[in-house]
Formats: sequence, C-alpha cells, structure tokens
Amino acid sequence: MSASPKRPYERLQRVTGALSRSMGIISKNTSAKNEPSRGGPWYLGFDLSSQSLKAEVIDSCSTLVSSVSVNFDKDLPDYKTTSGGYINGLRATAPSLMFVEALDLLLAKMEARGVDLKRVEAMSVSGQQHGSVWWKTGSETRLKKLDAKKSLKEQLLGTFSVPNGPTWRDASTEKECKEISNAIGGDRKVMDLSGSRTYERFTGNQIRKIYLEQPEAYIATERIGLISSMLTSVLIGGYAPIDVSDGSGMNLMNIRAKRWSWELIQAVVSHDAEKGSARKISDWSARAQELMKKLGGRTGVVESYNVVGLIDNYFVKRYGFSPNCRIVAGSGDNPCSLVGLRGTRGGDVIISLGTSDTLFAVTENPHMLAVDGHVMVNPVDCSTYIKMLCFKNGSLTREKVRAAFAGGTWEGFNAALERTRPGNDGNVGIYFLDPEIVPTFNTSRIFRFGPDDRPIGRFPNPDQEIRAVLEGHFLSMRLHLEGMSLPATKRVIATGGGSQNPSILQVIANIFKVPVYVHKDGSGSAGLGAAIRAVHGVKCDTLESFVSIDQAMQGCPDGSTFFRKVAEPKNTHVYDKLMKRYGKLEQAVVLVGMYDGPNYGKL
Ligand code: XUL
Repeated sequence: MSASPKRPYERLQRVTGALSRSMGIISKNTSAKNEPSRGGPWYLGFDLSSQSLKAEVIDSCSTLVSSVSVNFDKDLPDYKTTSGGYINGLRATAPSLMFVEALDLLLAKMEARGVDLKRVEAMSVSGQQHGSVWWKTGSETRLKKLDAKKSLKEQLLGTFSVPNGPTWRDASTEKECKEISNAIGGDRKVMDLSGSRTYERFTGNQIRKIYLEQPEAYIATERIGLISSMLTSVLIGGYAPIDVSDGSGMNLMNIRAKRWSWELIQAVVSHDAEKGSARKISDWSARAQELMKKLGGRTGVVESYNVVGLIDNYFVKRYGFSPNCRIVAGSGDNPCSLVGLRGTRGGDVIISLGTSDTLFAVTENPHMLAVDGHVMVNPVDCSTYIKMLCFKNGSLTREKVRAAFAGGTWEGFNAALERTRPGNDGNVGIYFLDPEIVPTFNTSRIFRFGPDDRPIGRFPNPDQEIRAVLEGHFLSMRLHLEGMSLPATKRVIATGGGSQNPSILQVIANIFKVPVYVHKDGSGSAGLGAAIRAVHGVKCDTLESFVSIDQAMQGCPDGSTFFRKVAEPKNTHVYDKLMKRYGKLEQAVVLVGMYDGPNYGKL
C-alpha cells in the first residue's frame, strides 16, 4: 500500500533511494539519527482535539521542546462554538473552516514565541476521531495554489460542501446504523469486518445520513476526509490519504486487509438510500464506485507511518519551514495517545481522561467477546491492534457535577471526595449528561440509587454526588473491560487532562485493583504521539522499509522509564461487591430507560 505523494516529493524519494541503494548504504539522511543535540532536528505533532488545536515540538528522542495551543471557543469566538462545536439535539458538528483558521493562528503564535520552525524535519497530525470533512469539487485545485500572502481562511472559505462536518459527539444516525448493519448481516459481522459494530459517530453512517438528507451537498463533494487527513491535506497542499488506524473508526475499512471494504461502501449507498433522495444514478454499483472515489479510491487509505508529501510552499514562505519538511499521514487522537505513551507492555490498560474518556490496550488478537467496543489497527505496528472503549461523559460531565456540587473548583471537588467513604455508603450514580456510547443510551439523564437499589431523586449528602460521578463511571469502565478479551490488567496508565488529579487516580486504582501510573511529561500524549509518529515515519521513509518504533527511537532513553507510579489500590473489597450491584443497575437503566419522580434525571 502506498500513498500518492506530491510529485516533487516522489522525485526526491527516487533520487535518495537510488543513491543509497547504489552506494550500498541504508540511509543518506544523517539528520534522521537520534541526536537530541542542540542542533538536531525537531518533530512537530498537531493535536486537533474537540476543544483546541495544539502543537507539540520534540527532538528525536521525544524530549519536549515547545508546546503551543489555540482554544476554539476563546481564541476563535466568531464561530460561536461551545466546547469546540455545535450540539443540536443528537446532532454534533464543528466548522471545518475553524480548524483551518486555527492552524494559521497557531503557527503565527509559534513564530511569535520564537520557535525555530526551520528545524522541523517532519510533522504529523492527531485528530479527534470519526469526524468527517467534506471538500467541494475544485477544492484540491485551491489547495494546490495556496498563496502565502493570504490567510488559509480567506483561501479556503467556501471549499467545504458541508461547512459544519459531523464530529465524534454526534449520536443522530441510529437509523443509518441499523440499515447498514442489516445490509451486512448484523452487528457481529460488521464488527468482524470493520473492527466495530455500526456506531452513530462512525463516518460510514454519517456519510449515509448526508447521502440521504443532503443529496446536493453529497453530489457537490469531491473528497470526504477525516479531521486528521483534512489538516494533513492543508499541510501538503493537496488531498491526503486517511491512515489505517483512524480509518478503523469509520465502519468502512476491512481492518485485517487494511483497505476499504467494498461490501461496507456498498451498504452506505444501498437501495434504501433511494427513498427521499434526489439522486438520479440508478445503478447501485456505480454509486458505490462514486463513493469509493470520494474516499480517495484504493490509495485513499495508507499505513500510518507513510510520508504523504512535503510541506506546501505556503508554510515555507509564510512561517519559514524547510521545504524538505516531510509530512507523515495523520491519525486519530486515541491511536496517537497510545504512541505518546511509548513503553507500554502486555497487561497495561490505558485510561485517557479528556472530553471523551477512553480505555484501550494493545493486543495481537482482534477478536472481542462483546459487540461493544472498537478494534483499530496500531499505527506504529501493523501486526497488532488497539482495543478501545469510548465514553462520552468524560471531563465535561465531571465539570458540570463539580460546578453544581463543589463550587466549580477541583480543590472543592477533591475535598468533597475526601469527606465521603469509598463505596459511597452504597449510593450509586449513573450520569449520562451527554447521550452515552458505552452502554448505548441516547438521552441525557442521571440515575441515582440508594443502598437498597431503589431509585432516589437526590443523595443524602451533596458530597456523595462527587464520589458517585467518579465511582459509577469507573465501575462502568471495569465492567465493559471484561468483554474485550484482554489479558489480566497489571497496571493502569492514566493520561489526558483528568490524569493530573491524584484523587481521581486513587478511585481508578481502587476500582481496577491495580496501581496507576502517569507519563512523566504530563498530559499532552496525543500531540506527543503525533510528533513521535513523525520520527517513526521519517525513519521508515529514509530506510525505505518498516522499522519498529523501538528501532526508530534507538539510542534514546527506554520508554518504560517514562512512567511514574501515582496510586496503589486500597479498599478493593468494597468495590468487588459494588461491581456486581453496578452491573445489574446499569443493565436495568439501559433496559427500562427511566425512573420518574422529583429531581430524577437532573443535576
Ligand atoms: C473515540 C472517540 C473519541 C474522540 C475524541 O472513538 O470518539 O475519543 O476520538 O476526540
């Protein structure tokens, strides 16, 4: 599988490749050595997450050189986003042009801070997963002609056929999910093929929705990208392919063959799609081919370590990047987080605490016992997979409960937690302030249960709300971890913003019954992971073959020394009992749906 790099890059590759072969040497590019010296090369990782765009610059041994960020709500107020997007019922979108404008703003900030962008040898993007970006016909021509004197916003205004692309927070495609699942033969079949059963936020189901409900926009679309490939496209000045790892979050790719699944692509535009559609094409296969083309065809999905082009002249002229700066395929934020936590081993479970909370682990076996959860290709090791669960009620839900019951500060939150007992005196809370992914629950609702399992409107003591929002959530994580067919957990590695709170980490240690570790560099693991993937991609590109991440980082400190133990399990017997109760209560909630009464379901 190969990318379709820009022509000048292809030329450069042919020349350096032929030269090294004829001279009998492996690498001509001495700057790709791991020399974290003062004058060595730098690598940049962009982290285009739900609420911000960050850049992490590292040296070739992943030591952080610089970290700069732009917050969508605060720094780009014209878009009037809330937490980086728009929520309208179950629909969740974000303006694609805002991402583009954020890139100029971020690079201008870096320049103003004196970051020497010329030293960046390669870069890559980490993007919030599943979100799609819809390029109008003619957009690639515009991307190829970017003028360094004008802003990206000015030049890309009007290039998106769906200006507000759906994001991972969307839960509006239940109907499309059922239709695609039925066309393939059920959830288990879709899961075995694509790594996940159909999920509302996954791109294939979102494409079907737009295909059915916005036929004009669909027809006007030349290319459908993911958020990670969109930013990469801007960086190379042309359409960039999607990598196999982020591609695993689309319900469109065969995760074993690592290419688009013709069966799934056909299902997206299957016969039912005719109803209500203004489309004239009657031939199903022609429609599937048309979609295949919009996804970039056979070369539209590539290995995550592929260099997909050189940086566009726009960035060379405007920000002083080297014209030889290589761009490695963009990938999803969760796969990038995994790479940022280099040095994980068998028995490690990673819990990322951010806008979404995720739990994941690396495995050789892509099979899952449960049909809930996701299997994705590992971006730095094509022979292994990442198994993952994603929970929508992450930091935003914790912050809302903190605002309502702890005066809006983490100090207040932690103090309230300390005033309660592990197990919360038998009180259990299930907080679905956002419709939840695991377990699937498509309404915003809170459930509170007393020690006798009876639903109650409020807990006796407001401090118990704080403990309940944590305990309920982590009990749910442990419950669903059991369906993932993973070896026994030996330790949890926590990452993301929430991992800076030791009180939260203590609850995780108690519930999972294992010690919790964090990375010594703190929370920015997705951006850090994208930057490390740039190091890896350059190594593979220079050597013209795949090398492991450990080989790519040879000569650097061993990744396993990066972790610091921060919590040991305590009071585990309390949670063994609670675990059984929680499982039954969660099942009841999902089956029955709601309990009515004063304050039921409210903060
Ligand atoms: C993963 C998911 C979220 C987003 C957040 O499946 O939907 O974690 O990647 O950016």
